Amino acid sequence: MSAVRWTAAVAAARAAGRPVVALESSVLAQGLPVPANREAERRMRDAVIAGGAVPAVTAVVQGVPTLGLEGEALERFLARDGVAKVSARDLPVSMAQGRDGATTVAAALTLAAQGGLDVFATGGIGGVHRDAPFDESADLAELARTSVVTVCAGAKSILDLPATLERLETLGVTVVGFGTDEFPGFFTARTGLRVPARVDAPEEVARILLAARALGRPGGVLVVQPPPPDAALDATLVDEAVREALRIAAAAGVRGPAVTPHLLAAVERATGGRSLAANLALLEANAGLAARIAVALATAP
Ligand code: PSU
Ligand code: MN
Repeated sequence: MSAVRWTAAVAAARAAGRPVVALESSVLAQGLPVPANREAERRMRDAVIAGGAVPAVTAVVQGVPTLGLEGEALERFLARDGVAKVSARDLPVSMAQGRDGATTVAAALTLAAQGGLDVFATGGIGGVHRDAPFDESADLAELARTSVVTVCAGAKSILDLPATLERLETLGVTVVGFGTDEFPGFFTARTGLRVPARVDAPEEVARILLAARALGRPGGVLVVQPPPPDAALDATLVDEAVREALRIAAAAGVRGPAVTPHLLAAVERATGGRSLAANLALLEANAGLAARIAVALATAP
């Protein structure tokens, strides 16, 4: 028996063979500030529905791995009331201790796969952090061993993007640009880093996942798309904001899982909130594309 619990809406969708898109909850409970996190949840959910699929926010709810965070539990996550950031390694502990846990990309992928879901959307994946001490997100290892399509706007600009792409290559993660030849920079459309392949239609992504499965490969497909043009930020602005954020984090001695939320908050302050608007817009766009891919998979020959 699966350890995962589905909400009624997600269970009904699965039973009817309708496409479902998994979403993460760490972006809601740690990544975005209150009340923008509520807007993010609503816009992602609406975008998935508009794209023809059913949304399932992943989370550990009082120890139960859940697909479809809603109601009172969702309110606790949005209020960040005693909700821990949970990566893949932390899942068994939150379960055994009966706690609330907001899932990172790594943990969300684990729950999505466990629930038989094929497609997952997020803002940006974790990756290799800049400078010492060594810090590489567990998202990369999980992308390499979970047969799920992940849609994102690249890795966060706070990271070392060339190193992150190199690690994805080493780990054997299939990376495709959706409508782009470049690895996007999350807030920015362009980084000058090329992706190994480009696709322009959801059906192509579906065929790539099915090909990976036909080979028995354990990993999924990482689909990167640039942020919507009207929301994208200027690269110089982002660069300066990130450098400032890194200085603050180093001075404050921030380490481990606290690094990512700390840097995201500092970038938001340094860009006067413009990074927040971009973040919401790209989360919505990624959720919409994920829905179209899930629909393509549900109808794939
Ligand atoms: N990107 C964002 N906001 C976020 C995250 C990424 O714009 O909140 C979260 C995701 O949940 C991602 C996690 O999986 O940060 C990575 O954290 P770490 O670097 O500690 O693995
Ligand atoms: Mn880390």
